[in-house]
Amino acid sequence: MENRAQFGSRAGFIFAAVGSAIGLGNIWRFPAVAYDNGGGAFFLPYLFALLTAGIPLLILEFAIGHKYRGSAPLSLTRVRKGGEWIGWWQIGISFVIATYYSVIIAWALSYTYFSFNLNWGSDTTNFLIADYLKVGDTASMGSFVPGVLIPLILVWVIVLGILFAGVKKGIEAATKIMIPLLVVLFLVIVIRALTLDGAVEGLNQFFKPDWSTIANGKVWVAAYGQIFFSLSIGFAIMITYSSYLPKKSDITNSAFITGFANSGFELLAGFGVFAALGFMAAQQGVGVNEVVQGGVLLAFSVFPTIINELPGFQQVFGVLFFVSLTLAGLTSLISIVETYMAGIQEKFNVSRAKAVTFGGGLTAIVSLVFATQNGLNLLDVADYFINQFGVAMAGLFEVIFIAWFAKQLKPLQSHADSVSDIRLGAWWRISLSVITPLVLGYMMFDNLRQNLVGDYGGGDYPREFLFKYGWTVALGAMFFGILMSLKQWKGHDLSYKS
Ligand code: MET
Repeated sequence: MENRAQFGSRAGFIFAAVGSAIGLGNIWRFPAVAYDNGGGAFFLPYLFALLTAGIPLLILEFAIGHKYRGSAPLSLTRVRKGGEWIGWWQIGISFVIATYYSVIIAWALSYTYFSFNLNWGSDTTNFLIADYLKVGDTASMGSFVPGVLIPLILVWVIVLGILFAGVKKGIEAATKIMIPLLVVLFLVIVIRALTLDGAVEGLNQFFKPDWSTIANGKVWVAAYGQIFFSLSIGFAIMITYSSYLPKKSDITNSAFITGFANSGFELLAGFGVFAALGFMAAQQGVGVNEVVQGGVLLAFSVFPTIINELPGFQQVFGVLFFVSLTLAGLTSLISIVETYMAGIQEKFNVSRAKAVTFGGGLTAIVSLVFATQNGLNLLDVADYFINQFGVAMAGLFEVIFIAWFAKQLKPLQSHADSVSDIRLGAWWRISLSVITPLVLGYMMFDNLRQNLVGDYGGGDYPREFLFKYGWTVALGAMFFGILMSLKQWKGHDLSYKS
């Protein structure tokens, strides 16, 4: 029997899994994605994706990790020969995401510091783009931006330090503190936001359903994309974490807790963000639709503006908001880097310390490219392509491999049922073997077609730039998966023993 690291308890595992799921995606992605895709009407595709793909896949990944007790590539090899490359592909995707995700956390750290003096002034967009990020054109990298570089190094020291300490003393101990703290801080922000003038109008705008969008395929792509990214499924994380579960731990119930905690937090963020936007719109005497932003600008330009306009305690709320972003981001970054800490240890038969030094060190070094003047553009393109042609696509391949090639849904269902309170029914198998492959398969096909017909960014980025940092990066992760699977495992038993 292999001596595998373990979480100290099931609660420790749930904290870690929830910590992975709740991340930047919940706070800055969800509210804008929901608003852009039909507001209240978006909840229909969102719930459909959650119940037929999100939670079923989470249960599947928990069952795989728990049963086969290995990193994603090792577990998938044990499921059936030929599955390994999908595991490494997912790890490749995780590596890419880690390189830029860490940089956004670094920005959040800087902005925590800026909050003390409201350094961003009144023109917050200009401050972000010109003063802080010093954005250049796409033609050259420009030079390093020290204001990003320094917090980025700090992020890596924290994350690699936690990973170095191991599963129980590092990951579990850290998330058990960080997640409750995050929830408390975030609740304070949301309650404040809900009591601001104009909050109700913001919420009205958020929930107002626009049913005309519901038949549009793009809305469904957005719902599935959000669920996959937000629940951390399809990129090796949940398989890795569940491989550290004690043998007799409930799987299905844990997946429901994780899924609902994540969506609950997402909804909370939606309330908070739109209440705050309603306040900002009222202050400026404009419609809420004129102030809605997503992603980078929402967190680092709109929020600073809202903070400026608060009737009191501006600095306090600034710190609360950016510390929340930092905490949410850190617990997710830890989980994504752990995927290859596990893979490296097993494939090359090396210690955790070596895996953290080399694998973690390499990620930290590559992440430095996003600390250059071109960082924002690179980040935008890499994030778009790795999400569109990475995360959900690798999830699709995983489901097809398990359900259709390895025909392992029934055995995995028995495994989950043998340790869980909740029994899985036919809905679980039908969701994974029929509904998800059909919907996701069609989406991928249509999405690929649309991206080949029209360029991402509608001409904002030169074609060569998209090719180099978008397509190559996304396909590179897949190529990396195939390449890694050609190499022999050093001293690991590839067969499954119950
Ligand atoms: N689930 C995370 C989020 O919502 C992303 C994956 S882990 C980096 O931000």
